[in-house]
Amino acid sequence: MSLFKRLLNAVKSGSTTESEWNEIRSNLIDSDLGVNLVDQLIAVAKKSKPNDAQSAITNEITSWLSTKSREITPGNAGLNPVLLVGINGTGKTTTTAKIANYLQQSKYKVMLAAADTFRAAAVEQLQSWGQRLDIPVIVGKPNSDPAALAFEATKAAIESNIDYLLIDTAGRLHTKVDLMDELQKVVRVIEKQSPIKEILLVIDATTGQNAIAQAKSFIALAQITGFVITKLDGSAKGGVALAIERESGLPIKFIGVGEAVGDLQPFNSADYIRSLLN
Ligand SMILES: Nc1nc2c(ncn2[C@@H]2O[C@H](COP(=O)(O)OP(=O)(O)O)[C@@H](O)[C@H]2O)c(=O)[nH]1
Ligand SMILES: [Mg+2]
Repeated sequence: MSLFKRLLNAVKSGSTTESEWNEIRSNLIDSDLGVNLVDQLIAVAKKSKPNDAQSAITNEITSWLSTKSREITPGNAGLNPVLLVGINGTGKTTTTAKIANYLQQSKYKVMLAAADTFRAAAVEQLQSWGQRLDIPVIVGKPNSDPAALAFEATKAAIESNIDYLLIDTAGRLHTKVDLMDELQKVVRVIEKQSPIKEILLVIDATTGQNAIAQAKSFIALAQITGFVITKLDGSAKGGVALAIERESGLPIKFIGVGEAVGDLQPFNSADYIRSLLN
């Protein structure tokens, strides 16, 4: 039974003991909701009557979620550059391929850019996705300047009348200052040619509360427009999705639910809350 469902049942039963409440509380904390939100939720639950517990909890959770658009389509006329950022291993390259596939299925013309130029394996990984999906991939020379690559890719995409250029970026540099400089340079060279449509921060759900810290650092570095939460398949850590929206006010646009290219879902907040409580 889901943790949130247990919370709901605790209110409905009307006879939950203090030690049962404590157990529910610690289980919710394990779901990576964060102590503050857990306590808020428990306070709402304890205050509500059995009959309106479901709507009180649903309303509370809903009030935490971003009200910004979760759609990345329709795109603008002309090119829509989309940057994927995040630390290594969160699923940026895989998510780049998944979103490319999603857009291609919606009949958009898509191109990929391998701006993680420092890791040969990362470039090859994106190239192999491009081959499988039959989507062109712009790559640079090994260790070339990511901003130069992003510039070339934007130019190529405009010349080929591409709708969406998805740019896979490097995850980790020696210092935060390097990362900031590089990201801002990439953004600048693209924007000289075309306004950026999205900067998506890719977050691994299994990293728990650390995800919140990652979100804060990247939001300070770049104009993040939304999140992709990956590895939600088989993870009990669903609370992080709620916590990250509550902390940032920014929307989750997609969730990753597996390693295959089809394992991507547009994030539907109402469905998500329903799945937590049912
Ligand atoms: N189970 C699961 N694995 C994922 C998901 N997204 C990515 N991965 C895996 O996570 C690992 C790192 O992904 P990658 O795209 O290379 O991360 P990057 O370093 O951020 O580019 C790979 O083994 C992916 O197959 C997901 O939604 N679910
Ligand atoms: Mg990668």
